[in-house]
Amino acid sequence: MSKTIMLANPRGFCAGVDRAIAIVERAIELYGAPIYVRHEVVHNRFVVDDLRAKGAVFIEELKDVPPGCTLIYSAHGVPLSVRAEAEALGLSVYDATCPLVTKVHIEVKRMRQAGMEIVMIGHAGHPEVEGTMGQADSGMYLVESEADVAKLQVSNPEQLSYVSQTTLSVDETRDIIAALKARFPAIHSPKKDDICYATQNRQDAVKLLAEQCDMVVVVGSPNSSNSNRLREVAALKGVDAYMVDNTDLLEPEWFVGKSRVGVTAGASAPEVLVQAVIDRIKSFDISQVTELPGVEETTVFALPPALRPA
Ligand code: 10D
Ligand code: SF4
Repeated sequence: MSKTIMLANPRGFCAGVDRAIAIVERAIELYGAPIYVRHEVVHNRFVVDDLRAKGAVFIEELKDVPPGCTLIYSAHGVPLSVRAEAEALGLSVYDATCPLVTKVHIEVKRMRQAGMEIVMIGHAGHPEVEGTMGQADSGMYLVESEADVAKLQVSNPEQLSYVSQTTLSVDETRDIIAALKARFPAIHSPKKDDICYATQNRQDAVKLLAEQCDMVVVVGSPNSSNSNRLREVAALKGVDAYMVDNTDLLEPEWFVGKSRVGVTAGASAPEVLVQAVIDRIKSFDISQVTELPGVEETTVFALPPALRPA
């Protein structure tokens, strides 16, 4: 039987990642190295190594940015406290927070001003969650699961709303929202959850892919939330699912007896890495490559005005 690699569509870079990387590259071009970046600008080792080689310096604490230097916030966003600290230090800042994350920040501020408490659905310790929770100094609760909803105690169930991390599992989030509505019937429901178009599209595409394959490889780094979700979604379809962020991690025995190998990539994984993964899989005696049809993505986010090419 002929063996085939099947590619999910869409996969890889989203508009927020494209913009964040372009912000770092343009800042280096305009101001020269080093340019400081708070946290990995996106969660992909290849991208981070490439930007580091071009002159980006990745730091976690603002105390590690020398006075007068330029600082960029990662695509995942920052709490208000970090903005205040950067201002106090007099740093010149560019914000690579994805506009779809910023939209959630604005929503949090609006709801708090309206006197509502907010449940955030997300993963503890993730920088996007720290950034979104950090838009308010009180009145926010984090839940990661339906079990957390069952334990949740709020001050006033009549004045409650929710937001979510943008890269969650669409299906798990639907269940958590249902649990919130069952436990707090008066909870204010936003029109739509905050899972972004790219997360939704890549999860839809990997479901379609997994249904037609007997294994799936997700290109993504271990700290990438949306990439991990793609691997989980594929595994829930009952196929072997692996996540790799370099070709050395591909184990030949994974491919033994597999005739349809699915490949997709998280929103922070570059296509050049996907192509390297495909080339390595081909060396395991799988030569044919086909791409599944999928929705066309047209979202583009503009760069901050000062960084736009003349
Ligand atoms: O971990 P993650 O999925 O949130 O981030 P990653 O950098 O892998 O992908 C881009 C997604 C962002 C910035 C969150 F919206
Ligand atoms: Fe923005 Fe979605 Fe990409 Fe995150 S995954 S950077 S929210 S478009």
